[in-house]
Amino acid sequence: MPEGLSLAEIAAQFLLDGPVAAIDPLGNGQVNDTYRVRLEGSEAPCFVLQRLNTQVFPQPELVMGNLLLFSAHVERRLRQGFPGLRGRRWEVPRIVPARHGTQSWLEADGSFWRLVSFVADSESFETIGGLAQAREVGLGLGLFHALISDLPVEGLADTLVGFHITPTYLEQYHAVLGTGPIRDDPDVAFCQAFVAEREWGVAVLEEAKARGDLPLRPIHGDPKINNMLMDVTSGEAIALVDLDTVKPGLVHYDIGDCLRSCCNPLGEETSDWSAVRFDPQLCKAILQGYVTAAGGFLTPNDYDYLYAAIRLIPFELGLRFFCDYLGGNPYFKTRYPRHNLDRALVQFRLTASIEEQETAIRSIIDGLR
Ligand code: GN1
Ligand code: MG
Repeated sequence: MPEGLSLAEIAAQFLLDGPVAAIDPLGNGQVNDTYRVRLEGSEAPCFVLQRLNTQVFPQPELVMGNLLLFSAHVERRLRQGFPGLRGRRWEVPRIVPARHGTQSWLEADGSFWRLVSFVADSESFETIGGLAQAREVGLGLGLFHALISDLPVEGLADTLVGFHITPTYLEQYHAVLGTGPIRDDPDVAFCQAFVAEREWGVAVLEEAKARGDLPLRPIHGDPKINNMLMDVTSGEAIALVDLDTVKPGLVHYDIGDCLRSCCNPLGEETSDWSAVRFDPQLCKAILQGYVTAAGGFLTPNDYDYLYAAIRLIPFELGLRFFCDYLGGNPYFKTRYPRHNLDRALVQFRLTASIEEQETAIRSIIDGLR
């Protein structure tokens, strides 16, 4: 709970349609603070109020700029009748302006707040509910990419420099390792050895990008399962929210991130890390859904690097969690001292499970072409 103004006072800085009835924490984001806002006379939440973490996003106005460009583009395509939707529902959260005319509100202490509409009749999940839902999630990510595949990346700012650049995370890790105390902990030793054995492969996507094999495209950046909204009645994917990290990138970052989140049935917060497994059937359903919507713009090179992305992104997240743990948890919110170490173990175990099933995963990818 932020100090200073109350949440209701902060919400009142925006152009609401009526008085606030309730404000409650929403989701369990690890970077920003997020709340749902219900107005009087409404049964359901009406808005999502968010305080951007300006340690992570040092130029929040650029985040808003990307969001505005993105929303205008997608809304225009939806108005024109996007053929890929085939009559399905697809929603983009609407930005609610602040009373004084800007798109966000800056508190006296520098906190950066913004408000967007809540997508009505939607729900999200922490773990995937089966193959049909997996296919929907893949289709949702594919639709999201397809809708912005013609949005020029040159117009989008790099709001989070180094995001998903695995070699940069490895450099940061080595820097932290070099300065921190020596820890006599078998889990730390395991993670260090795990990283050391995989340093060779961290640049695979960046090198493909530098060679021009993979193009920069607009991406979501964080399409984990709980950011995909599903229609409460039909179960169809209807929106991908949490749009802070929309910026130029590789669709491979998104595909890898979606799969590392959705194909881990125990979820990324499980305490039973040794039981974590990557489910290839869920992976197949997600990728089939994805290419249904995105197949039109994918190139042969894109397919060639899918396995590399599926393996790399969970490794990268494990490295990010481990590095954060070693450095005293400056980035991800934690609930207990070893939280980021436990999260790292989950992602590393998931990476190992992917490596063990490389042949099966590659044959799933071959079946998509
Ligand atoms: C962070 O804040 P949240 O939970 O939406 C992180 C993602 C990670 C995710 C892991 C900007 O997302 O990259 O995959 O935690 N976002 C940022 O749960 O670093
Ligand atoms: Mg996020």
